[in-house]
Amino acid sequence: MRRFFSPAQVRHAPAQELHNGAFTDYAEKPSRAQAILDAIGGAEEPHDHGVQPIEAVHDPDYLAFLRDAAHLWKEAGRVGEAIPYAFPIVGRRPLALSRIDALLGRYAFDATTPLTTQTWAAGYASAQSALAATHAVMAGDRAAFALCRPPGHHAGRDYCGGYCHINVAAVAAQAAREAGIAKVAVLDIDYHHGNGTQDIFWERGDVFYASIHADPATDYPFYWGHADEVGEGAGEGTTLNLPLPQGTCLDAFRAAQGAALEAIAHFGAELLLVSFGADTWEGDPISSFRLRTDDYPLLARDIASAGLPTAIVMEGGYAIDALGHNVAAFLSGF
Ligand code: OKP
Ligand code: ZN
Repeated sequence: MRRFFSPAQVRHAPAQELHNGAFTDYAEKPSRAQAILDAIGGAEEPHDHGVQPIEAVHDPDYLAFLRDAAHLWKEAGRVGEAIPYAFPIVGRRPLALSRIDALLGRYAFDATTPLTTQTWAAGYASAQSALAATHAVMAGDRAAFALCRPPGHHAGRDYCGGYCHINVAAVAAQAAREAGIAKVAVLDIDYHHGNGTQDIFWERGDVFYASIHADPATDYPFYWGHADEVGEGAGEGTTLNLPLPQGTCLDAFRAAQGAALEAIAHFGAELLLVSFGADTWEGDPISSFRLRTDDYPLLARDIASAGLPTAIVMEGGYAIDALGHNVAAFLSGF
């Protein structure tokens, strides 16, 4: 299987994040990428498809914000990292905001996502890896892997959050649509709900979004991912949320994934994107499912049985010592 990664993806390296009321090391570390590369035997540099596929998913003012935020923060005299902390709650009228503090809250939905001067470059490169894997499967490969880091599934059309800035799976799905694939499905099996991907395709009947994740009643991102969220308008019925309780083991996870694959087949998808998170592993430091390393090949084989051209994009997974093994185990199932 071809694997894609650009060294520019490690350039986003915040020092800290706000976690459980205290500042801790940023969990989405650049060393995650090296751990995966070591376990999968390296990766190719992706071809550069330019900014257009990113602009096809994200708003131009948001992309300008991603490029400028850390610079504006420094210009405002701040020494620490640009961390959003004041948010315009639902119902605020549109305002022409200029102060960086205000922009951070406007374009982020949480305070766990610091922005650096290198965030844009890393996110751009991560999207290029997702595009390269998608083009490989459109050219006839059965499956391909994009070592995306930073991850993407929490990022919406005009917002960042949850360590995500550019929604790499959405960029890939949209590129597949524009290349003529009529129906695309995203299967999100990260521990967390992919609220950004859901929002981007909420009213779209041509892209199916299915997610298996920890119940938002107990887990981040809290405000999305309930079973009754099914899409709207042309997209009604093309969003499928399968929340599971903390402590979920293989059998329940596999059954949910089977239901998601059945729905994707019924939808008639011609290409599959898998948002894969290894944070479903039993030892993940910020998550509470109980999948084991040996479960991943099995889950991957079930996905492969769907028989669709499949591009796998990396999302979460924070137990760095086990991360490479878990990713390699998953890929071995293909
Ligand atoms: C990103 B991905 C817990 C804060 C939660 C954000 C988690 C983002 C996960 N104290 N931090 O879906 O793996
Ligand atoms: Zn996650």
